Amino acid sequence: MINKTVLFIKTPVPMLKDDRLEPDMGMLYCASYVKKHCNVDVVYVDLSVDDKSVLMKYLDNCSIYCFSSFTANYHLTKQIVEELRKVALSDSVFIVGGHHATALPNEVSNDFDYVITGEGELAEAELISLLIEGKKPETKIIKGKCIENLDDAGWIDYTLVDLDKYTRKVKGQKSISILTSRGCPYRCEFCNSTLMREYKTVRFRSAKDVVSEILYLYHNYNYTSFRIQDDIFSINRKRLTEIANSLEGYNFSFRCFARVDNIDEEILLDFKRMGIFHLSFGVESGSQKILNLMNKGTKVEDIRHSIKLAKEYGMKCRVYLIAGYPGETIETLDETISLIKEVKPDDVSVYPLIPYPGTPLFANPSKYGIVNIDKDFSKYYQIYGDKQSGYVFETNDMDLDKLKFFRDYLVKGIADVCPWAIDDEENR
Ligand code: B12
Ligand code: SF4
Repeated sequence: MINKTVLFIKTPVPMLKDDRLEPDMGMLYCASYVKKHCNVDVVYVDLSVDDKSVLMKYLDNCSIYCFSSFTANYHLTKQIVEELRKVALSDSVFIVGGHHATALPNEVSNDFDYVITGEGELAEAELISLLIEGKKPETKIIKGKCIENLDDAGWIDYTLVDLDKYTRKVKGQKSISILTSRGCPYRCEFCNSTLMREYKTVRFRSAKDVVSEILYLYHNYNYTSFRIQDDIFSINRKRLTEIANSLEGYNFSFRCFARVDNIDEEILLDFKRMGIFHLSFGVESGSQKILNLMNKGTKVEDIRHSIKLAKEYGMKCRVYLIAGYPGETIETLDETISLIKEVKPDDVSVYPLIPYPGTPLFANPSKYGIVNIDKDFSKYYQIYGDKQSGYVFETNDMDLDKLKFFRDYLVKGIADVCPWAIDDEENR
């Protein structure tokens, strides 16, 4: 008989500078939804902050184990599952979802009993309800259904987590992450936000639901600083203004991601009113040729304009750059270096290109001139704790040494202009 405790286990990421930043929101959304809608006990164990031995106390009462999969530490998830299978009850079921499983469901299904691709909440609740009734779904790979109205996703149930164990900071204050929309309308070829690509549109929670959650986190947990994890928070302007209207006067601090062609004075005024003071821009490159190859959809002029304007409005500007996109040369890197010297962001992260599973680059490498992709996914880190990176692909005119050289060249070229984002202890 299937036991009624469902365990959600977060795999640690020891290669990062700090893997205690925050609990895994994707898992927690699923865990909270299952707790609310299925007749089961739910436990979230985060092996970034808890010792593996914690798991032992649940083994006798649990027969459903759930994992999230990320490409770079999938090998560690697999190890934990292998160890658990040896000691878990014999009828135990192992379920996986998340980015890596969505990108490579067939491969991952060798290691798990069920794979849920895409958005997890609805499919996982259905699967668990079936399992506890003693039934079995027909297929191992289950396509996640999308929650049309995101207000129905519910909020994360933070009684599942000990928030004191986490270290994320915004403006030097202990902060918590929130998610107000899902998906992105753009299609940058390197981007691994592929998960939501299978759903038609970007979906937004209502301003009312977002504001209520922020005030709940303020009143019940004392949070005054927040990191908004949306791909592009300001894309729905009407909603942004509604949120800013409701939050003006609270003196909260927010960070969010922004797109260089989605910044203007009205947006910046709304940002300021609600307390957004820190913007992370995916600039990627200062070469129009490379931006076009990436299908980024932005212009170098947008980068100049938006960072200048954002700085005038007192925003701290963080910039993410990619080195070694197929087609990169010393000349295109020099263009990026001179742009960064001109716009002087507050800090920067420089990643080599990594063709993550799920991206067009991984699916169709020859289209991009990629002749070799290293499938050892444990190297798929854009940045390790020591600021080094993984180098995992080659083109006809760029081998691994040259890719590394390109990344180092860019890092050196901008070193005297702005510091590393990873060193900002106030905004982690
Ligand atoms: C916050 C964040 C982080 C945080 C915290 C990550 C965490 N969750 O613990 C930190 C800073 C630690 C981090 C680190 C890294 N990250 Co990160 N991160 C994000 C970000 C911005 C938001 C994640 C999030 O909360 N999303 C919101 C939730 C609701 O969505 P979700 O996680 O996808 O969950 C849904 C489904 O996936 C599914 N699901 C998820 N888990 C499960 C489990 C089960 C059982 C089921 C059924 C379903 C399910 O259901 C969920 C709800 O619908 C995403 C970008 C993005 N748009 O998602 C990148 C992203 C996840 N990160 C990415 C990368 C590359 C990294 C790093 C490798 C970067 C580096 N340093 O080199 C590291 C290492 C990650 C690792 N585990 O190995 C990639 C993922 C690549 C991949 N295929 O694994 C993303 C997509 C960014 C991108 N566009 O490339 N990251
Ligand atoms: S890089 Fe940013 S803008 Fe491009 S597809 Fe990904 S989330 Fe969207």
